Amino acid sequence: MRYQPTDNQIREAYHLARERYAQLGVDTGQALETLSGIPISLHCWQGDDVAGFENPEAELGGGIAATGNHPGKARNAEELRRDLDKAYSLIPGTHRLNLHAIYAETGGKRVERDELQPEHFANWVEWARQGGHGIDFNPTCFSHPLAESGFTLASYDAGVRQFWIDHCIACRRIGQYFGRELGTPCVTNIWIPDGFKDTPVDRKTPRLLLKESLDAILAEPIDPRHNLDAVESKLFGLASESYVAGSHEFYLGYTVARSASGQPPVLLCLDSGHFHPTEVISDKLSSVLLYVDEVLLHVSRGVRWDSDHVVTLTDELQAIMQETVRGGFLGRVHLGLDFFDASINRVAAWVVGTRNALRALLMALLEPAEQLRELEVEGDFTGRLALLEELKGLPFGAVWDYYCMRQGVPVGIAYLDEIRAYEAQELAVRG
Ligand code: RNT
Ligand code: ZN
Repeated sequence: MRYQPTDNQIREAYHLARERYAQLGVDTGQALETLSGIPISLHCWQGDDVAGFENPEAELGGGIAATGNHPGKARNAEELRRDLDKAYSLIPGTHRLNLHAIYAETGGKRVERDELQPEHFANWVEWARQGGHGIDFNPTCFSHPLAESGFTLASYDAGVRQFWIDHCIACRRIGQYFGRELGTPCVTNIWIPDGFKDTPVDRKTPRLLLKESLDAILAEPIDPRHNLDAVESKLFGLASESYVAGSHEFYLGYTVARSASGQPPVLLCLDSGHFHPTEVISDKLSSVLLYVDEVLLHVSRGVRWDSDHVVTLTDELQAIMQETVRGGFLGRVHLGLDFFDASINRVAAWVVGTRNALRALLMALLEPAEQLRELEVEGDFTGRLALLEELKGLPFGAVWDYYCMRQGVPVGIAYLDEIRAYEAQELAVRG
């Protein structure tokens, strides 16, 4: 049998930890209070390898890939919601759901993506209301015959462009519906795969077309209390190694220009797997947030050519959360996850990745921020280094365990027992 601490042990360890942090001027109770109010948007697509319900036989396109064949993938909306419920029950706090347009429920009827309506997402809204989840949304500009050329909003074909413009417009209205129904703004994030495998001769025109398409999509004003728009950049994908129209500079420029022109702001989405391997998004936040109002994060983990490994407690994950907290950006940074691993239990992937994001957030909230800053401003870099390293050994785990206990979710790796039981009862019987 696995060792599990008793409630009393968890409490005692927490009380000692609380004292230890208090000596540094850190209030653990305050940190936990703040943490409990921060939602993470869980991406539905980890549950079924980005398949969706439109045509589950369709190949995953857009230069992204889910590899592995662990049994138990969700085959329909009921199964996906059940799996999500399981994951949420093992994660402390109340969190959001990030949906993609291909998760529409059309009752067996073929509905083209440019004709999707709020009613096709009514079951999701009902379910979200019951669980207290806000919903975020994404147009699906891939895995579709009209995306096979590798181009959508930046296509040279005006008909193709219009189809995807109309799809994105439909998605904003669905986002508005989510926001209005659930009383919390939906972030509708546009990501397109458009790019070239080999060196293009014209890098300019697709970007010009993309800008025009975005302007057309965003022309209709929508109340920001219901829907917020975001755009997501990428450096390269499979089969778009040489050029991607929607690059970081492109969208940074686009979002800054929008804000500067007095038009409704558009959020910049930074995906941690979408940059050069040694380039990090943590260092971008303080620059970007000088010029754009809000940011959406796709917290992910790049490994060599793949941008979507399960989030682990890396230095960069900690740096992302530190920058968000230290900069006072919690109100302007929307935290979402984006990874898909089909080689392990998919519910576990959600739980491990989300718990790690929260753990990193908690570590950031437990920093003696003022003291660290003072050392830096005074030029005491020796003291800064020593204190930063000291913090890594503080009893953060005791605070986390206590938080999980108080939130009524399994403490420590006990969540794995529940996932194993769920796998045996539910996932193993799926075809
Ligand atoms: C792809 C982007 C995008 C997708 C999802 C499925 O590289 O990161 O966010 O992962 O839309
Ligand atoms: Zn992403």
